[in-house]
Amino acid sequence: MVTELSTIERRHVDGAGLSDIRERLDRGERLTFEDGVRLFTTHDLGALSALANRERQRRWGDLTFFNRNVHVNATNVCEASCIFCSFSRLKTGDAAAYTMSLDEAVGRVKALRDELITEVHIVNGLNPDLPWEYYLDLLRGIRAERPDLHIKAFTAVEIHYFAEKYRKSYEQVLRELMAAGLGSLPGGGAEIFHPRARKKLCDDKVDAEGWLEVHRTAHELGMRSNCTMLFGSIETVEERVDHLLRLRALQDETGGFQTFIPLRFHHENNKLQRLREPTAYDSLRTYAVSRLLLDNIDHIKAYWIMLGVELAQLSLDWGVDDIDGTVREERIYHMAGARTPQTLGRAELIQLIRDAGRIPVERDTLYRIVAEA
Ligand code: V47
Repeated sequence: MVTELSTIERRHVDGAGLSDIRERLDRGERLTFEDGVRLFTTHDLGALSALANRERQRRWGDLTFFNRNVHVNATNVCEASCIFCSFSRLKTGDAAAYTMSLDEAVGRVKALRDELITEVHIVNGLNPDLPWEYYLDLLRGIRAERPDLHIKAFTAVEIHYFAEKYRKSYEQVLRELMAAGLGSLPGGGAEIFHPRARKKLCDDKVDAEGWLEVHRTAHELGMRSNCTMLFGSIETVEERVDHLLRLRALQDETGGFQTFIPLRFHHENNKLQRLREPTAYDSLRTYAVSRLLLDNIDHIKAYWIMLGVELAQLSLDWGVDDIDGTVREERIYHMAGARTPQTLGRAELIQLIRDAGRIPVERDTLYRIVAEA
């Protein structure tokens, strides 16, 4: 396994004016806010790939993770009015608003009775019309149907909403959900933490401190979780770096994050339609900088549904070691203009990873190895 830069790569990095950052990485030193800004503004993608790939190789060599999962979005009715969202509808009864009955939502999992999946991923809108029992029964129903599945469900935004709406503490909400079958939290809803951008993007949902406090509480209760950043809409480079460093600081405290997932802004059917979407160039740069700044988070995930299959494959050279899973049915990104398929089979994920010269490893949600393919 190669974990040192070649002479050519070193010259490349130094030619990009990044020799001091390379030397600090060589010594195992932590990068600073200013380093993050410089990395986000370099135009030398090759230098970023050399540095980020070295960090990836040090951790995982060529191993590249994926899982077999299914997504369920039980309702898109949502009180929040995030301007980048194409999935939500404000009220029950609005055009294209939907709420699945419990039978219907559990039925999505039931239908896969004979499939070798290991995870169900559930994210919903903030629906004012549902009782607390709906969420508990949803978890219980899935657990009764498939006790072998790991249930990764409800973003920190949803947990905060449950706490306010049903008058419980974060701890109470999480304990009750865990007793009903919750296994871990997905990383959504983080968007951009900085108050300037957050106010524009999603003024009426939980703030950065609340999002981080939900994850802190989950980690203290022994749960693992993921974290994300919505990049390429109206945020500045400084706000991206600020976001990454806030995640790094919480990870120093708790160690509970497993994976960081940069989420590329999609502009169809939402209020930010006038904005250009981030380029492939910016996406690769964001993966690389994330790998370099988040020195205490094990995995960087390229969610292929959101990024596109080809770019997800390329990202494996820019610090990424995970491409998410089979997914099966996706709404959030397809309603925002994603052109990716709804699902990729296990064999296709394996081929995609092999074609990039890497070694596919099927994992479960907690990164235990299911099979080396
Ligand atoms: O919270 C919504 C983002 C997230 C748009 O934890 C958008 O393993 C870009 O968090 N353009 C949901 N982004 C997806 C998510 C996720 C996905 C896969 C794996 C995991 C995990 C988490 O998608 C939302 C929001 O941040 N989002 N709309 C949009 N137009």
